[in-house]
Amino acid sequence: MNSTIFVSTDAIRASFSSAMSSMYRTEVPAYGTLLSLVSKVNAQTLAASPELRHRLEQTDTLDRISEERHGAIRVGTAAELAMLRRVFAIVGMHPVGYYDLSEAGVPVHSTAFRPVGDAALKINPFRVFTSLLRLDLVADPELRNEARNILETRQIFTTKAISLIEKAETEGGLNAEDAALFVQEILETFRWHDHASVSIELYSRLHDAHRLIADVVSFKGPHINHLTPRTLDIDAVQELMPAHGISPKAVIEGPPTRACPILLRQTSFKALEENVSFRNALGEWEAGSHTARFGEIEQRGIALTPKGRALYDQLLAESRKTVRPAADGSNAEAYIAALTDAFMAFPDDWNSIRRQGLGYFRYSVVDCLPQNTLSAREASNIETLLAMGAVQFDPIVYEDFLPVSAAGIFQSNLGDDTSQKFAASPSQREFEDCLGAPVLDEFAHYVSLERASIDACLRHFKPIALAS
Ligand code: OOG
Ligand code: NI
Repeated sequence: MNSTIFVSTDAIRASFSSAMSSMYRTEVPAYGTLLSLVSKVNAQTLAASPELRHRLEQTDTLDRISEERHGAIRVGTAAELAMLRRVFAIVGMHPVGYYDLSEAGVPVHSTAFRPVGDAALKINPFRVFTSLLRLDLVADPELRNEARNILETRQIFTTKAISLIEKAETEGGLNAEDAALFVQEILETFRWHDHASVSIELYSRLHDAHRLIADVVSFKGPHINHLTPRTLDIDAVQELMPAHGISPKAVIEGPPTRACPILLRQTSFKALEENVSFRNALGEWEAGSHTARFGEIEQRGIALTPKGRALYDQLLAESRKTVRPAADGSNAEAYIAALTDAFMAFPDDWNSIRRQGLGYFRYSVVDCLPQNTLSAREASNIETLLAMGAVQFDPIVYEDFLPVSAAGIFQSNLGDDTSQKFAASPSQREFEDCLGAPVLDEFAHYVSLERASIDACLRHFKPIALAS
């Protein structure tokens, strides 16, 4: 008999997420400042809006907000990506979505590792946006080969981490002691290294090809490059950042300010120029610098259906045709005006969004059922139950990312001079081959959450009919 008691993947994820947060707070103190600012603004927002607090409480999602964050890393090889998939599976994070950033001039494609399903998300929604470098997009064959050789010989996981991954897989979990050790060992993979693993000469050549290539190839491992807390009012945090010594990028990525937040709005502060030592031609350490790590905040809104998403993409493209946000922020006001104007065409009340099939909702039975509960038992569809006041709906939160926003974040922290172009070449199949598994389709997932909530309501009123 196997008497081992395994720690749940949710619990390991919660301690992994909190360990990453304290490591990054020590590495990048401005992240700590951002965390306290966000928690202050969130508390104020909740105090000013009892209705918002009530809905968050009712949907069991109030507690997760202060704990909520995502991070991002960039890896160099298929083997690294595939191993990360196994690491993240142990903490209950699975690849969702495919993002092609080549179109935006960044030679990577990406997925987000995140918990899937309501229960896991409520416990801890930590996500890691993970990008794989595309050396095939590097034009110079010699540089491409040099980079490939370096990446192929590095080992980004500790020996202990690897043996714990294997143990978790063969035994089906980790006990408390192993789980704690696993978190500690895996943290090493994401730690910052202030000594580069390449010479200063190679670093500059990589850097000239693209700053991101230098960031991936020149170090011992895929340092976490930002961690992002979730705010309930991104405009307020953006405005307060300068007074706290943090200067944000000029415009918030994503949709404009709205009464009903949709998808995701994000803003970041510029990457820091940090001291890094490089070997010179004599093999001695020489002082240099590298710019990679930054801070970001985000506000999450409702997940959109393919129809809603198409409308979002169309309106965003329209506003960018009118005003393209300049990297130096010089036309920020004009851009915000164009964006706000274009988004007038997107309904801004929950019921219109719902009725027009633009967003996903979670339906639930109301606490105090109205008098006509008996007739609710006759109702066979959700619209009738809604009309009777027997069920209510809440927006389903968007848990994923947006390629145009991600590109904007990449660009702002890579420096404003980034003008390299790559041919757009989405290649989800190739990415999945490297990953060793398919990525989950985000829309299919949101549909299933909505569907399950509708079925639960119908079952509540028709327990017998549905059971048969
Ligand atoms: C990832 C940028 C994408 C987001 O929030 O969209 C991202 C990176 O810079 O590695 O994190
Ligand atoms: Ni991010």
